[in-house]
Amino acid sequence: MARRRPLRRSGEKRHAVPYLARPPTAAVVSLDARAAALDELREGLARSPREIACKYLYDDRGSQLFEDITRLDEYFPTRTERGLLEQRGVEIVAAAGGAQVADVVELGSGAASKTVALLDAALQAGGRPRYVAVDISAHALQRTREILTAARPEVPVEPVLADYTRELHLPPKPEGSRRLALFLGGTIGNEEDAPAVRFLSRVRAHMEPLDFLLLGANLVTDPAAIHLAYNDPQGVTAEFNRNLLRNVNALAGSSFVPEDFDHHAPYVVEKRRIEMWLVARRALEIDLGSIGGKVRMRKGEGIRTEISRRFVRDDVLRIIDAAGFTPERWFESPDGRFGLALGKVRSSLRGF
Ligand code: SAH
Ligand code: AVI
Repeated sequence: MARRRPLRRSGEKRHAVPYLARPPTAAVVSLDARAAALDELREGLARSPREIACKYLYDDRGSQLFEDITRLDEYFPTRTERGLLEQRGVEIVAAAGGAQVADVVELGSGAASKTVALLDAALQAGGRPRYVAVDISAHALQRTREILTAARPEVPVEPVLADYTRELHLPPKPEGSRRLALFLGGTIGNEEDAPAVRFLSRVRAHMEPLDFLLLGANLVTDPAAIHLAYNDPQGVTAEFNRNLLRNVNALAGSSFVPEDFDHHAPYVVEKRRIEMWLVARRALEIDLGSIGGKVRMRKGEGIRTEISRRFVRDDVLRIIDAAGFTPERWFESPDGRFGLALGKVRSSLRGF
């Protein structure tokens, strides 16, 4: 599509978070957040089995490694979702309000390369969308800004550096506009049902009647293909997984040695999910730095670092319904591997 002349509303603030010349390595964004992160890490590492939340995968290097993963032949979700957004973007935006969609808010935006298709659809509908990118990673937000500014200079970008599992502050909606919240990439599958519904309910609290949510979800497909997507022979996903320990070390001054751990990512058929683990190659004693204390691990003991669920359509519709969105439309890739649910804000919440 031809580029349009930059449109900017007068007096508009472009960035919710001022951009620093060199953005911080931002797994955490404040002292309070650091204390909360240390508590969360302590609690997760004391669990059986041990766990470290997947948001710690995304320091600067982790965000870059994720972008590398999305370009691997084996990792099909990104290109499947991109194809779906490109094919059905116009329909999606039309169903969400067409030209009135003036506030596109993406949670966990990453490099946001796929989002251009939706912004284009809003521009084509005659709208003037603003794009609000929320991410825990300053590196990801920087990439969002680079990609979007180069691709669609007419779309103002407002980056919000935030952990969306905690308090969520969004810039107010432009007067009279409709908000379209995006949660793409299948990231909803990185949570169990209850926290997924809690999170989407909090997003819903930032929305009004006539606003919409577009939720992307990985669907159940061939287990071998799913397995390969998380076990690429080049070892990029293994490096992404191990890098989480570098991020924890930087945050807490802990003494994890990433090379002491094997990447283990089986597709657990009965749970319909990939489980990503770091498994100790030998008996280890790890000093936890500011987290406090030490962890002793036996050879073969694991730390779970991520779940990545596969859904069927009704699972996804049930989740958005429970979070206060009435399912309006369902879009599925021709190969049935990826689905997008469009939900409209409902005024009453239903529990899960
Ligand atoms: N939506 C993009 C990126 C998916 S990767 C895509 O579809 O390709 C997940 C993204 O969510 C990363 O950019 C990561 O930094 C961000 N993220 C993960 N946990 C987060 C959290 N708790 N708060 C904010 N952003 C988070
Ligand atoms: C961000 N999230 C949806 C990705 C996934 O597939 O669950 C993260 C990822 N983990 C390993 N590879 C990619």
